[in-house]
Amino acid sequence: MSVISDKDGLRLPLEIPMNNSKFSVFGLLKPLLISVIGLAAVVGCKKEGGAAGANASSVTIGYLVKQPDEPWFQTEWQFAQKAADEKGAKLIKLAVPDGEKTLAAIDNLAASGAQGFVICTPDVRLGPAIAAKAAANNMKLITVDDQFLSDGKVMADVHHLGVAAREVGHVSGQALSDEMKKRNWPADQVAAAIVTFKELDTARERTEGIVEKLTELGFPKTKIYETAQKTTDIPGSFDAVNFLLTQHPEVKYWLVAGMNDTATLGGVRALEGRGFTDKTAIGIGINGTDCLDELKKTNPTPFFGSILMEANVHGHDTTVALIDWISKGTEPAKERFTGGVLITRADFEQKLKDHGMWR
Ligand code: FCA
Repeated sequence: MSVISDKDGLRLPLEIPMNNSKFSVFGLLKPLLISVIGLAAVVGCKKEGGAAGANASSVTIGYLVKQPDEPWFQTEWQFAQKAADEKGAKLIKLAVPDGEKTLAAIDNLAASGAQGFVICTPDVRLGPAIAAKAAANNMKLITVDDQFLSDGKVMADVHHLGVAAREVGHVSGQALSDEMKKRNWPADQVAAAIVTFKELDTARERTEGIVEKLTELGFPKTKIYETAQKTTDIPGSFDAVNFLLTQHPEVKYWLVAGMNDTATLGGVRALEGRGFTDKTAIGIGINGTDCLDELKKTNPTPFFGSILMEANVHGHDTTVALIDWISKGTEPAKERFTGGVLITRADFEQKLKDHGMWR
């Protein structure tokens, strides 16, 4: 398994293990390292016994995402396109907001002659249906970000590139605690609103990680209030936090976090609606791609920062891996997980530039 996770010891910030040496994705800025990182996707891979497919130039693949409105997925698409262009392959980008559209999209891809696809599914429970449809159409498949479930269990036979969710949650919890301690708020007047979406494993593990780290750093568990978002968008997290604020008028200072930037942004909007400001609330997102307008605002809001993850690597490396699998018969690593680093108003522009993700 090529993994950046607790099993190997936490290797954040953003590194890719490769033959005992570590490559920082800062190198994505450099053309030379782009190819090195492309290679990293296939390190530890084995050649399949059977005949390999055609040249990369005759390869067509799909890249299907559940929420194309999220800049996270737009960034993945952007770097997937770059990778496909470098390889001379054809990339078809499709939005799949629900199960029906997902299954129809796979049929359409097959009809277009696509030999495989990368997918972030709108519902992980669709895993068996999607995998069956891919197999029926003789298409190769790599999941990105959200891992398929079958009867509640991860489909470990499907190749996956995702995030080391619990570790990323720890980075968020650490940032919340560090920033809170700087402020010297009266401890008995502070609480944490954690926006949860437990239906999705990567979301559940991230918020569990936040809570774990906060409590490890001395934040009282009794003051950590979880609140579930019904939908993974700003209205969903706004409603979840608004409900909590109604229940806890006694709290004078809030920490707010969730599984991604959108979860935290909705919470921040709800806090602002109740008169909280950057002086009385601290919000930390995850993704680092969907909060840039917020961080660019002239006047600071309670949205303090985010954990920047590797949307660029996810888009680029899944695409390279899939094209190579189809054209050369090189099977990618079964599982790979990436990490994240804190960005704030003070340094987000530089850090995104360093990671080749500034637009
Ligand atoms: C999930 C979330 C996205 C992003 C991705 C890595 O799919 O919905 O916002 O965090 O994981």
